[in-house]
Amino acid sequence: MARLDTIIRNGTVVTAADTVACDIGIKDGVVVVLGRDLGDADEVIDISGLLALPGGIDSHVHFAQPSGPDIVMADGFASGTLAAACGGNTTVLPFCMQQKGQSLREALKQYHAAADGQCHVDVAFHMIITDPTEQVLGQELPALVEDGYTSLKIFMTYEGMALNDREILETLSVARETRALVMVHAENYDAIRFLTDRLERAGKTAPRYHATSRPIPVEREATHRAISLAELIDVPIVIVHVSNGEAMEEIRRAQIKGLKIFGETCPQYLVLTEKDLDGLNMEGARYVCSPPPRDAASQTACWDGLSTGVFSLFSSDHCPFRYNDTHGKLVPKGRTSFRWVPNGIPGVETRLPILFSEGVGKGRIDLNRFVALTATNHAKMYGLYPRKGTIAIGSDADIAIWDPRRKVTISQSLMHHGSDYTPYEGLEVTGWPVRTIVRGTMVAGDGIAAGKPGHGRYLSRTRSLLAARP
Ligand code: DUC
Ligand code: ZN
Ligand code: ZN
Repeated sequence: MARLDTIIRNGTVVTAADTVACDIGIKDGVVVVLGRDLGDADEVIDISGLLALPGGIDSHVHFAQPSGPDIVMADGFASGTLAAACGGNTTVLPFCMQQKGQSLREALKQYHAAADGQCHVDVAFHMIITDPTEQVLGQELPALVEDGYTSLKIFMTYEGMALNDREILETLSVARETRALVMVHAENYDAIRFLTDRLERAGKTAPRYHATSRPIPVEREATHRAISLAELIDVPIVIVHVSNGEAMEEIRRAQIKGLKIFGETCPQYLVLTEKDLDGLNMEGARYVCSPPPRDAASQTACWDGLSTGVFSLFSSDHCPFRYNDTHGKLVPKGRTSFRWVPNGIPGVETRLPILFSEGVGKGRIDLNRFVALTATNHAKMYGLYPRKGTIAIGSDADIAIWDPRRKVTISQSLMHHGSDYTPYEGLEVTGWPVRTIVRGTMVAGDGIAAGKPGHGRYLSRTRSLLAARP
């Protein structure tokens, strides 16, 4: 065997299936051998007492996405992927959003130009379809799926983005024909508009009313409808950012029926609640995201969804804005109503430590499920497996080294994202990613950038393995 580039020695290797004490041999960015006594290498990394996990794959992040007049997203691809790397991730899947009237190719050109040469970790794009014309659905989308853009998101809410039921059905039909995977933002647009108008008329405009304007039935109804429409077309879908037990039960029921309906939840639904939106003045704007964080019972239900397998994905939904910024959470119009506060919170750097500490550390999930929920299932769901998402011979050497005993208090001072706050300030966690390796190269170590932007590559993807039909 040719001399190895790197050996990672004396650690415990954890995958979605196994926990094994063995060494990892890396050549040309790929894992080439797993075992003991691997000989010598150009670089030997001793990780006694530490864990080697597949690098996290965060399949739901937003970078450099236009977010409305005068609003600027706080992360581009350089800071967003650096934050991802420091948080133990080796691949991220941001969205490429079609503007109304824009061709999908044109949108992709812009996002590729923004990402090119900037990324610290590997990157692939989901499309967001906001304008499902005949040309887009009939010509553009099928060609893009063939080119490796094999997933797309649709919205059931938001001005200028929500698709009506007919448009959803047309989009799902094309997904069925092309074997693309559709991610659905499930909230009822008309119900939110009705409740928002009513709250504003009553003078209830503070950030806390964001949660009041989109209560659980708004999400549950849309989840049920999305599942029903997918059942009509006979096509798999992913319900993203599920926040509560009622929506989760809709997914569970569909799964028991044998439908290929997948679910994703996020850190904000495990450790935040609606009460966090209560801050004085505009403080609550820091936590405005959709769906909103709920209550303790919803948190328990989301844990149940993670531990029983109703949810196969745990993502951050990193959608960062600065707080103390008139182009962010404190946009002047936002003071007149929660309606105008940009939706989204940062989380790409904290997703993994929160699930590790609150989930594995507190005995709610085991380490193998942690790996499945944060890496392996994302790779299988979105067409990156087995190149990504596991530690196996032939897979890319995308590895996060974890110190399972390290205690950290999450704080903005530790973060690398472009936002000026973390919604998880003060949360104490045990377990931290201390080194992140992408294709054999260290990109972050002890919270410091170790690589250069540009090491991260664009990934073309195959169809989903999990959503494949027989
Ligand atoms: N949906 C997302 O997926 N992210 C942020 C905002 C939203 O509505
Ligand atoms: Zn969404
Ligand atoms: Zn999102």
